[in-house]
Amino acid sequence: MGKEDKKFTGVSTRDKEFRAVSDEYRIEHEKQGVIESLHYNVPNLGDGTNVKHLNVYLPYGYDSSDMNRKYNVLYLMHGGGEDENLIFGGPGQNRELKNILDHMIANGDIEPLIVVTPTFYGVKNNLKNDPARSHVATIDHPLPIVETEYFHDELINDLIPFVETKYHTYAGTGSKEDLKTSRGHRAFGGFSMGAVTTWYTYINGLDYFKYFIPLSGDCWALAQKAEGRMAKETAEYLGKSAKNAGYTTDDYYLFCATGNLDIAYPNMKPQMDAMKELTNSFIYSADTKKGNFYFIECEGGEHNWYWVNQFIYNILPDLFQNE
Ligand code: FER
Repeated sequence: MGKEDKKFTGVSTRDKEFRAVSDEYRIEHEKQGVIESLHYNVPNLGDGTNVKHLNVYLPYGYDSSDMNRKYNVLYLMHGGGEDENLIFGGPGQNRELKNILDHMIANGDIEPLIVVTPTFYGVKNNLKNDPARSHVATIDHPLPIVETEYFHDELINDLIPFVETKYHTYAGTGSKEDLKTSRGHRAFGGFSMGAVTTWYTYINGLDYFKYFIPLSGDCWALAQKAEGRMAKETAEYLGKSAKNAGYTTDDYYLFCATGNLDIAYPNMKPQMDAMKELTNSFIYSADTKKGNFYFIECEGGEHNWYWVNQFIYNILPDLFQNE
């Protein structure tokens, strides 16, 4: 196929349908993946190092001696006040999302993948002296605003090369060049402040990720806690971020979700509506062959992981499809 043969023809604007996770998927499967707990070092502002912890889900059948097999990687970020253990606990634990993943893989709903759960806390940043932030309307707030905004730097420079050269992934040597080449095998998603992190990762990390999953949180790049006031400007900023980085609509995917009872809904909904209007950057469709963006508006959904795990369940089969 030539470059003129656009994938996105005959666009279908249908919504992504929400399907509830069955009770069976919430209990332990006999074919279980494993959780590994790792740490890595990152520089801190005091010229020292911070030790950062994370958990890694390796799917059932992962074999460290099998050099021929490679796995896609999903990074999942927790919300404000949570940590790297929130999603998977640690080795030997079978929390809800792990059971769901084990079932989905065993039943062939998705290909086996690696899931990494880091934390944005402890990130290196220097908010006051960063000229790159002069356009942002800042507020004084106890939320981990700075952490979410700066995490992409540590993610790209430290975390991805560390994790993806340790396991069998598409990252090759872990060099910037190899990470760019393998961007189609990498996704980033998160809940609440983790969604805020996801939008920043999209803005700053499109070269390294093709799939983004912001769950129950809007983009704070132009104004923190914007509450929908800057929806149109934010949509345009997000569109320009991709264009300026040289990407067209079939080079990136945004799979978004929240519930209509979620506290983030009034913030996220206007941004989603504004993005839908911006059809030269965001083509709305539940069909990943026809569009690069959808928004699950889940009836009854609230701001917690009971709903988030179900959003992830619904979105997982759409990842890494166009490789
Ligand atoms: C939102 C994004 C993040 C939002 C809330 C958050 C209310 C985070 C809240 C918290 O961690 O307390 O759009 O809407």
